[in-house]
Amino acid sequence: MRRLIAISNRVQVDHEGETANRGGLAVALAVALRESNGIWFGWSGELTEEFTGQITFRRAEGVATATIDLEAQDIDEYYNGFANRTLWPLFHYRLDLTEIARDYAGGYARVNSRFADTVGPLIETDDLIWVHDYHLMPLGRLLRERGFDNRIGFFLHTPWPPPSLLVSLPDHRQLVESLLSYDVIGFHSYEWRQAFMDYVAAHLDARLEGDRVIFGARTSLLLICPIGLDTAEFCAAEGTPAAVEAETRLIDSAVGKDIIVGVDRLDYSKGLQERFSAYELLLTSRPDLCEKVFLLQIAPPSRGDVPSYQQIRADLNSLSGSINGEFAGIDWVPVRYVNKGYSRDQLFGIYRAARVGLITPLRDGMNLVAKEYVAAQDPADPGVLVLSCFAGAAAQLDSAVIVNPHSTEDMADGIARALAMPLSERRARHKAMLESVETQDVRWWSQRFMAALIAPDDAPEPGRVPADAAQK
Ligand code: GDG
Repeated sequence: MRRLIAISNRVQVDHEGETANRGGLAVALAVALRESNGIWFGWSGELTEEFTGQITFRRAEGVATATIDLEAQDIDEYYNGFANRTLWPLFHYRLDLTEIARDYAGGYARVNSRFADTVGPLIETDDLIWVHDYHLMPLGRLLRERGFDNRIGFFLHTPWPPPSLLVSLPDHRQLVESLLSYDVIGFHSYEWRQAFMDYVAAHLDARLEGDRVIFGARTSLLLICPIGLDTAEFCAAEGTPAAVEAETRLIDSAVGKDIIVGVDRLDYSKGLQERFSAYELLLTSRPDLCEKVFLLQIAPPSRGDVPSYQQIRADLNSLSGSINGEFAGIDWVPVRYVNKGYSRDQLFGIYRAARVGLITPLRDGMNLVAKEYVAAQDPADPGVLVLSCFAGAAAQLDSAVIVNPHSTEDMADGIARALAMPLSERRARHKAMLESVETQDVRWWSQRFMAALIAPDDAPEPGRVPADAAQK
């Protein structure tokens, strides 16, 4: 089996007490690496006075990691700057929050070169290289410039924005052209891939042939490859003391009320303000539901150095406070808003206790929480997933109650419908979604991507991607 070198911005593996904030990528990559005996390369999350390129090798939970430390200026310009203030908002359709600065672009180029220079000596001729996410788009081109002829793939975990938004980025053409150094470019959904193709057709001197882009001497395969859960591992939480305790405590504290749950990094793309407003509208328009339900919103803080994230935190504090101030009684608090993380076992119990999973991002590449909610339900008496039509997950989980996260009325109706849904309908919807979560899991995802990377000519044509994965 050929060795995999996975490269992502951050390398995050489980160390006792550090798991609460692990992102979806960390969960997914660990599985792919363990199975291929690969190396995971990236930033340690640590700062160094002066960049040395020194690599720290470790092994945790069967995953070999190789990490480098970055300088404060790198973090400011590359991570907090170009990645989180420029690309993240732009790729989530938030031009209003997109900050353009030459320093950020310079830091992005510098750190990508530092990645290429330091990972280079680890790469052997036969290695497969898999680069992840928007932080590292130019890395493939930089490796090619350094003479690496390996098969190199790239996977985008976020949406790809429409061309009309992307052109707001200075040097957009150069950025997209650099992606065409990869042999395979993976997207979660048909929609994100189509937006990429639209850009190529409108702005590049490249040829589109089916699902390939031919640019100079290179051909890149554009692969739809929706990420899945490590479903078996996640479901192994069932019956564990932590899961049972979390479920029991939550149900006991609910004293017969229906629980609506949301779990999201504190991020404006997740539509939390809009969700709270929809819940407020539900309580206003359906007074009969007051004291019969509550919303548990778990939102561990993220990217706290970026002002727009400080703003959303302040907004949500005020919104949850005002809903509770308006509606709460001596023995009922309508919103339990929690800014901390829980272990994965506890999350399983929390999802399972909830009658409704409310996942309403404004834009989301995929959204693994939606899949986790489905996986954690009791098939005999499942809860109902209320899901944004703008999450990549909606293409696969189309038996959810699909709502428009920009319409508080639509979301409020969706929650009410979910709360009233009869058992037979809940079971039928859950069964269809569970099948997708179980069959298109993280192994399916990584095997599909790796197979395309090894032999792109055997990659399934779009029509042969399972219909639920390909169409939105
Ligand atoms: C990006 C894309 C795409 C959350 N709170 C806790 C906790 N989490 C875990 C969830 C889930 C993960 O974090 C979040 O994954 P998402 O997919 O929902 O979102 P992003 O972090 O934005 O991830 C996204 C993903 O990459 C993968 O491609 O789906 O669209 O934006 O697994 O459970 N985990 C623990 N405690 C928490 O309190 N342990």
